[in-house]
Amino acid sequence: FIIKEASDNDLDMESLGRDLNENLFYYLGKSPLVATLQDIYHAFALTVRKRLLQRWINTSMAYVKQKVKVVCYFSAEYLPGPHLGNNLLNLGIFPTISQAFARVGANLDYFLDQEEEPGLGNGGLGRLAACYLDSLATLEIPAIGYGLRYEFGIFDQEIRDGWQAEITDKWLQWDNPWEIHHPEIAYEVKLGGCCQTHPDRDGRLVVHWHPERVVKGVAYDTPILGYNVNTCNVLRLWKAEAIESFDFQAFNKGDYYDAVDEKLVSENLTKVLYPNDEPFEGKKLRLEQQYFLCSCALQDMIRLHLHFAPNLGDFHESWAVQLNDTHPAISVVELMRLLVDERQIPWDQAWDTTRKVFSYTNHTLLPEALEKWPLPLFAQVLPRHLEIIFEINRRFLDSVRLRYPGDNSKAARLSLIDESGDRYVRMAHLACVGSHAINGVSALHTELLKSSTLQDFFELWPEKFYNITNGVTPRRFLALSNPRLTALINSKIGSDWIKDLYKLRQLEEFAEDPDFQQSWREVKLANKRQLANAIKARTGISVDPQSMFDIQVKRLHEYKRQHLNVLHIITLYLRLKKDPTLEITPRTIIFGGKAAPGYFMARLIIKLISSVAEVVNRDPDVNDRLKVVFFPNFNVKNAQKIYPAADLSQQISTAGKEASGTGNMKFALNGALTIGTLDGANVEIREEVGPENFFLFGHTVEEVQYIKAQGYNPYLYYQSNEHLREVIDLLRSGFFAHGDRDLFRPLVESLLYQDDYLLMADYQSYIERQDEAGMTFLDKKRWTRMSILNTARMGKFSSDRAIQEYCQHIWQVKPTFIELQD
Ligand code: DL6
Repeated sequence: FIIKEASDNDLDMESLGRDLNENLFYYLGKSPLVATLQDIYHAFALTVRKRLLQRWINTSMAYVKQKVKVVCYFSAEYLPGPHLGNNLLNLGIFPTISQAFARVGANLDYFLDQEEEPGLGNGGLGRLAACYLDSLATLEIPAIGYGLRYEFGIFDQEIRDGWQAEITDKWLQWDNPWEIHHPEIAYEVKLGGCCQTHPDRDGRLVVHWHPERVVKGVAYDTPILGYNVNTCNVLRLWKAEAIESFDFQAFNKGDYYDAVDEKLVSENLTKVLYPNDEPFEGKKLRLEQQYFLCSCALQDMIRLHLHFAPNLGDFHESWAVQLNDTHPAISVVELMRLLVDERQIPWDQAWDTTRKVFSYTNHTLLPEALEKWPLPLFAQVLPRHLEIIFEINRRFLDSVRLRYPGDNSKAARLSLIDESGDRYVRMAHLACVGSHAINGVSALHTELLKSSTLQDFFELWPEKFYNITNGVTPRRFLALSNPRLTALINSKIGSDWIKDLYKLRQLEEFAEDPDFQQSWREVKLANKRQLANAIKARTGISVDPQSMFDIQVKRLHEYKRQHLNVLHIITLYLRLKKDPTLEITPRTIIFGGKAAPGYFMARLIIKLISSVAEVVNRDPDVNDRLKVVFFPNFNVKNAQKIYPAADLSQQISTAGKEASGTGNMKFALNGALTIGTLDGANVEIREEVGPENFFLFGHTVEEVQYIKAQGYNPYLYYQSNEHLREVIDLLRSGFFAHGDRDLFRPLVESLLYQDDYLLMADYQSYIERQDEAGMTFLDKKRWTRMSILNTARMGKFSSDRAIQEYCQHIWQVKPTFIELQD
């Protein structure tokens, strides 16, 4: 049979237009006369998908023919953002399509806006996974992203009376034109039950797992095209289904309700994403989700492998699996089970294969985020896996005892089982033991991993540790989301930077060029106008695009210190109230981000921001120079409008708490200056852009540790700092809460008497640096120069650089060139 392959002319306007009309007519059953925006978006998305599928088939055939090694990225979360615009960009047809739409009086943006983005993640970790898929394809690396197809992704956020309200995310309500449902690619996943050991025919003992229930995982594939290449990889997401359709057995026995119930219980597994970012929530369903992802993915890899190889002997030469944090760490045990129990491969050989296949990225140092499962729960869900973990642990601890004779506390600290109180399975330890490489996500984070969280593992296996600083894709986060800046940059240095971000360095020579500076400012102003319109439409608040746009968008968390930002706002407010004629740099301070629904303090901080905004924005003494906005529902789509419009990027976490951050990179890439602490990747951003182009404040990690060791007393800062005292007193007086002194009491008390994240200790230096940023903003030439240099020096923070490091140091994979065949 003949496979229609991609050809050069599949991107011409005539063929695109013909396909669009055909899809509208034959797929959606609509004539152009009655088609809605959504219909046209849908028909157009299918038209583009067809081009992707042709490239994908080419790509997968080349991988098979050339027997390449494939990277599998295992991640419980992906935040790819809307696909259509990005695919047009990567196909190289964005400008022509945009012009073609304009010629018929239509605005492409309206159609792009129809797309519901897949919110299959919480924040940084899921967005990083999506950036990495983009870079893998762009660098022509054979790769599959494996994940879960949550029916409801991260909730949509609305702000009601200043509080966050969660609305279910119905991203699939209009159907998803990007995915291909593959009912024929399906695997059974066992859960619960018990295990028994029987001798086989040869007298060898074999384990039988008798599960309590079995769920089916069905594949849904989304093509992921690289930029300006023919490589098209796949994101394969698993949906849980009942193993037999409910009208079979029970239904025939007349047991209709039980049958339907079984279907519902099975489908529950991938119903919803857990919306908590870093604090770990030990829910049974979450463990089942993690295992379901890993089992489906590994069974899929084994099936693919055996399609082309006689056995699994060389499995590790064909596959490299990256564990995106510990959420998929159970796959270490699942691969052992599949090899040892199901394929009778001897333990040592299976273990050797397993360790060569896996590598593990840690994304957090927060103790409360480290996953550990209570043993009874684990035994209930995965009885066989617990037995395998005990065996892995027995062998591992034997080797530890040989290495550290008599040091029982060392063995207890390294053990896969925490036995200090109630017993838990430590997933980070499992990931470390089962992987050949372990990496942190910024230089500082990796050093802290080595010296604290994973110190014992670092002492045991220093050669396994790497740092791979995160990166972001310049395609989505500059070329696509900031077309004005892209056009300006291209006019000076061409567009090669889109694939080699270090090339942005060439902009340095224009940093002081008055014409270029003027154009740079015009671009920023136009982007700010666009955001101002979006703010007006979403919140009703009018903001001045000439004011400094000072932005903090990220998940709400005490360690990220959005409330320190609020203390600065109240400081400015008090200054203006005391002297209404005071000349300050006009500022619009913008927040965005979701709080985990069960995280009381984070929700209260949102209420605080809204309450302060309400007072400030309606106070005529100040509102010509100060505005505060909470932009609801921060997601990838909104982010693409926000980053290009920022003057100042707030990266103000307590030193030692933010593993890397990637928003910090997206802002600076778009020419925002950073006010930040020496935390996560801020340290490296400051090194790259130059300390003179970065507003640094706050205590260092060492100072934080020292202050805490001395017995930190936040109240002393309140007592000794008059301005801070006034701010806190105004807050506790009920001024921002219609006189209610109780509303923000939990926040005030936590600041005065506990302050785990050292806001009080960092307040003064934060205010000073904010003042300096404000003054600098008034010096337009200086600010513009700093802004240009920030963009010019962001080369290191491309996800392409990060992926190249993974390929070279961890995965040992090489690019495969994909030809476009006629
Ligand atoms: O590595 C991606 C991203 C970092 O940039 C953030 O600093 C970090 O907070 C985030 N970590 C998580 C933790 N989730 N878990 N486990 O999202 O990862």
